[in-house]
Amino acid sequence: MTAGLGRVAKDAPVPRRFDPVLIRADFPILSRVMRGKALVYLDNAASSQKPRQVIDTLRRYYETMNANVHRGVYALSEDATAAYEWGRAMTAKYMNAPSPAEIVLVRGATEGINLVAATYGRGHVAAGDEVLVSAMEHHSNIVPWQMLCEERGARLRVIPMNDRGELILDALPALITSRTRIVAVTHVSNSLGTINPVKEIIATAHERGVPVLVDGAQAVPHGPVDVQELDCDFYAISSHKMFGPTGIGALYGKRAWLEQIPPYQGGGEMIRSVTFEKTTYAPIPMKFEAGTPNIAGTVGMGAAVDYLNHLDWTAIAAHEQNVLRYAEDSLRSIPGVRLIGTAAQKASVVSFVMDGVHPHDIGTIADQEGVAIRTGHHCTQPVMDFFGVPATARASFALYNTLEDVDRLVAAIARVREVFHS
Ligand code: 7TS
Repeated sequence: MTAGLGRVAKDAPVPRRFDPVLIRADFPILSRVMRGKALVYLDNAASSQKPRQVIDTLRRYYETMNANVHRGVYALSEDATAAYEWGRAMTAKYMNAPSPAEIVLVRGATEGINLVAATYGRGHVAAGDEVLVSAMEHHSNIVPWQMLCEERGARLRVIPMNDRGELILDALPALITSRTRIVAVTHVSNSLGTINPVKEIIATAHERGVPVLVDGAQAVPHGPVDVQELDCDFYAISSHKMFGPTGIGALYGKRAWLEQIPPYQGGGEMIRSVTFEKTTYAPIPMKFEAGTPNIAGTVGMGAAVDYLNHLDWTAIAAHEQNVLRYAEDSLRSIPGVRLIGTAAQKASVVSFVMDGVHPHDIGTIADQEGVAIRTGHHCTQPVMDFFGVPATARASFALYNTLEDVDRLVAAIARVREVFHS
């Protein structure tokens, strides 16, 4: 840890030279042997692995700083509070939020979206109003809005996509009506890999006075984001997908929104004063953080973004695109394999189906070869319906995956063919 818990370095750090072999050495789990073979982990869109820097920080936190935050007058609690607020500040920096006060610590992207639906949504969405999502949302950016719409008698509308899995932006202006109260769209699709032009979507919505929530769960593992440049109103992320611990994430919200919308949950930490007659609330972000928070998780998330802040993202982007294209080309060349999601702009996800083989069987055989991939609907059932498949097999890559990992995947898929087509 170069910045050190409790202090955020002001200047951008000098990046480490990117070398996937050295990066892999940071992730102890990648040296595991599974089913008698070196593990190839290709389920990063579900959850990423953790570098030693994060694991060591969690250990250091528990060994030297553990106490409740924002309460104690004693030094240990001050240390814990400083470490916790360091985690928030590091996360703010990774997203280029104007201030840490605009980062609400939540369980993950799911809770961040639910928070906005429950607070902004209840305050602004009435009968006859509309909420606009896209055709490629994860269930966590559909269901909270659907629940809100059902409660309010509002209508959920959908930005359509084409056969490559790209949003049809020509349809957008007509879909944003005088009744649209919010647009909620994913930055990167978890089942198709599509990178959406969220900046353009945000600009179009703002021209019509409509705020935008971006689900950034699949974007932030592939590099820092700039919420100010995007000009989004809300941006939700999960730490566990970006090399940090599970059970923690962040919701960025523009200060004006966070100050305006009501609290999410009631309890300790989120109040200024309580009487039986009336409670007044703490300033942001504490207003949204009832109860003892996930202190260690926040510190671990800070360590993850500190780790990421030291990497050379230009080199990583080139490497990740190289791995993605190699995987797509290799899988495409296997007879009977069809890729689902062929957008021009893609992040590290390859979804595919195979003639005559259920995706679960692909996953099971790949596992026997030591290759961990995901199979199923990936919590995007409307995407599966659109492409007319019940499920896909999905390989999702992170910065530590290599061309050799792709070769192992392709060999495993060749094995699937042998089993089913011999
Ligand atoms: N949004 C997107 C785009 C996601 O991919 C996911 C999880 C979530 C939200 C929810 O994140 P959580 O951390 O709150 O659970 N995606 C996946 C996946 O692709 N496979 O397992 C979980």
